Amino acid sequence: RKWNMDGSFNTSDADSSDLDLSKQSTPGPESSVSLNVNIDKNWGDIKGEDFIVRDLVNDIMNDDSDQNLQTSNTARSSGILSSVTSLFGSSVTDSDIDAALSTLKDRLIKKNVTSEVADALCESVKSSISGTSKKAFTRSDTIVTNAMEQSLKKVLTPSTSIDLLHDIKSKIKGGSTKTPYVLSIVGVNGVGKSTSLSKVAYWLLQNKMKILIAACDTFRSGAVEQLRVHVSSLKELCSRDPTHTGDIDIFEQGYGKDAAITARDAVSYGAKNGYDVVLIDTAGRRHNDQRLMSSLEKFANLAKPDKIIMVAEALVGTDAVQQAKNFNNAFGPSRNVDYFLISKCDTVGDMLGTMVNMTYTTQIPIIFVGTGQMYTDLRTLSVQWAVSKLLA
Ligand SMILES: Nc1nc2c(ncn2[C@@H]2O[C@H](COP(=O)(O)OP(=O)(O)OP(=O)(O)O)[C@@H](O)[C@H]2O)c(=O)[nH]1
Ligand SMILES: [Mg+2]
Repeated sequence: RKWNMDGSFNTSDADSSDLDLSKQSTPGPESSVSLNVNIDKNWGDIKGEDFIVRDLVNDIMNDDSDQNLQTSNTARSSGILSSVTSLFGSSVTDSDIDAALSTLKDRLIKKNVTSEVADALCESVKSSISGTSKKAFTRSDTIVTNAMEQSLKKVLTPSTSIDLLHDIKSKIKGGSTKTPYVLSIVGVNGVGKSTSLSKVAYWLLQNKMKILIAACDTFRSGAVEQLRVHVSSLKELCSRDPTHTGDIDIFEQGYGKDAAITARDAVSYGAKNGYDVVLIDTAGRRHNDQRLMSSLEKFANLAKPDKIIMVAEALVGTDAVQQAKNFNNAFGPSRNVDYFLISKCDTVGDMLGTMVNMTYTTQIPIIFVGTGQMYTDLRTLSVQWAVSKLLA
């Protein structure tokens, strides 16, 4: 990516050939991998036969606001929306609602929810409670806040299953001919695709799966070597605890090849050699670069991924929404991005607003969040927790 002097991201639709660094000299693999081979043993729990990643919690998130859930709950019960004072009305009036909503809207915007999305949420809250009768002793602001809580929950709660482990297990257990579960990771340059892919691999290794990493970033110099280092680090981690982990290998065909073909070959190699999951790394591409984006449709047709995960940085603000839309469209009419993985949540404060914008606009659920540079820096998002933070 190119950054302007003012720190903004250059989204001009220039020729992407300047980003093709594969002809330049290849950097040493060590320089492209900064993941720490240390692990955090508290990153997940064993439930039955499954290893489940823990939810994101306050101490991982680099939160600038000094409010926490405690204050949010106290604030709500003591009614910090003091502009609304009516206590005993028989029904909630429009002016009560407007006053409470305007405070909530400001709060959401402070958390990086865009004003369009905040407006839409307020509208839905308004229509859901307008004219409803109010129980005695219930404050209007409480009614409005509760309704907003429900709306946010609805936005953040996936409408489809995000039980990836269950999905993988049902595919690899079912059927007489074993075909691997195929996951591919896409996203713009440098968002953390290869790192996140390695974290997902480490999680699947805890679930004793046999993983094939397909090096399908055949474009950026050093990308294949970077994955090799990840795979050997992950192998090393597994060798420390061989009875409780799976196995991992890399499939690579070097640079310059059509990534869709390498991906297809990796999947058939995975099928022939008894792999449970093929994890496909792809080249970073600018979401407004037509040439690079259009190759994704062929990629999806040849690799036939069971799920496509788009990695987006928590940092990018409103650009993340456009990235999500463009990636979602790039796979053609019959295929979409299935999940978001929001990376670098440890580096920013209020990233939850970005998550609301993305899920509201695309209806694509968040499967994981990345919280650092270790393989164990992967978490799931608790909707209840996220909503409390957003309204704090
Ligand atoms: N702090 C932090 N850094 C991260 C996280 N995820 C990735 N990174 C770092 O982000 C940088 C880029 O990560 P990569 O995985 O190489 O990103 P990529 O999307 O594969 O990059 P390209 O293949 O060049 O498009 C690396 O220095 C990673 O260590 C995260 O959750 N938190
Ligand atoms: Mg990469």
